[in-house]
Amino acid sequence: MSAKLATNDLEAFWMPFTANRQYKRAPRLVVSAERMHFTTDDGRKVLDGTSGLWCVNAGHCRPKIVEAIRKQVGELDFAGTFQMGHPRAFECASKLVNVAPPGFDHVFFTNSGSESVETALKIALAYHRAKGNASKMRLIGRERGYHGVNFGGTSVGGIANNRKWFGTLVSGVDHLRHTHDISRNAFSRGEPEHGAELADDLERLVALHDASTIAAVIVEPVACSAGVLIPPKGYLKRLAAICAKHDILLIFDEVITAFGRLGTPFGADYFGVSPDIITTAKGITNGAIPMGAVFVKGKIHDAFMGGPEEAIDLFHGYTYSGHPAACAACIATLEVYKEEGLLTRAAELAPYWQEGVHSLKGLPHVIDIRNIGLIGAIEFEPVPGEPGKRAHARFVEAFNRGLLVRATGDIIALSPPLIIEKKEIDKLIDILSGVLKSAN
Ligand code: PXG
Repeated sequence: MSAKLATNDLEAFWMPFTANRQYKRAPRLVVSAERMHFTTDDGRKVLDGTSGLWCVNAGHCRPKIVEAIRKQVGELDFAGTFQMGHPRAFECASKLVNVAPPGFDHVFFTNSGSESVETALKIALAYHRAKGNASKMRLIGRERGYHGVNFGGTSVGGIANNRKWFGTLVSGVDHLRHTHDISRNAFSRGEPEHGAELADDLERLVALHDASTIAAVIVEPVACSAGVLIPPKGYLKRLAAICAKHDILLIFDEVITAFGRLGTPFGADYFGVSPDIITTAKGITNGAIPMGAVFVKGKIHDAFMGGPEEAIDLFHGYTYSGHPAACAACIATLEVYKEEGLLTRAAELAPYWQEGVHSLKGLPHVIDIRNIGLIGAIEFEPVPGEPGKRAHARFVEAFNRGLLVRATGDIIALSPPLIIEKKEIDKLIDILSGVLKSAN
């Protein structure tokens, strides 16, 4: 039957994280993009307030990246990296290590954030086993955390809707309390004042399970998908200290915060915390080609190198780990980031951005506004009994008025490309303010 569908029929594509029936009644379609804007199928320009899905950090269709991909697929379309290699993968890994925080000297390639998370969790378990601590098997996530959609990431994730449909998930997982507290921290600028003590929740889990059973803690430095939950001042440092005390690996899931989003190359740089493993994806290729990478410190990598030289050291990998086109895209992306100073540009723009975002205070139903780097979030009081409705209505209206934002729960998240100019920030805030004033 499906062969009879017209190519412009919307039915066949079961869209991810989408209200498919509602969307297909009133679709939003984009057909091209350049720098800060999408163009819709009816020819309207839409300002990209979300860098696609937090990935297009240098703006859309950057010629250098597009050309690098074109050239690479014409020259070497595919070569595996199991007991084989191609030069781009090694070049790419070396260049990535050069922008990573100190000590992260090895990279494992994946194809998405979800795969980076699975990879990191498996490396953490295998690391302890390799060190002779095989009882360290538990994984700790955090309420409201998002770590992609595979089984490990769903298990350590803390968003009920993403979990409840899928059975009992991976066993031996527990969760820290989340850090979002509007009662104490509403309308914070940057890191909120209150809540560093929430890191001590890890001591509660250590008391419950014993450190000898805990392999790793995974957190997003800023929990973006659940609505931009910014860590309280001192929280991440305290969490890192507790992890170190109990020989628990700390994994920073930087799928969003890596590659300049906060105004530093990585979130670990921003917060002055050095985790053991960092997961990345998205901005690694500016969104142009799927790719992810897990960064590990020497002590982790070296723990796998003790066996016979001819033995495989890590029984893990993907067909497309280090795909030539992805590596070429990543190398070109890093060049664009460097040439244009994009890994630190958010720091320059952050004060202007902060003023713009907080100027929306006082508009109808706004109960909190928060920001960090080039990220902003506006939280609305939910319509009683209809969670998410308010933010979704504003997202649709903003798109109709020429601005793409992201709605999650009753929160609108903003994360424009790092090339945004001040006048475009003004425009973004202007459109959004019109939407917020008119919506009920
Ligand atoms: N970890 C984190 C911290 C993420 O933000 C993933 C893992 C999974 O990455 P992949 O590439 O497998 O999707 C993510 C992805 C949103 C939104 O609007 C966020 C993500 C994906 C799609 C939408 O907040 N984050």
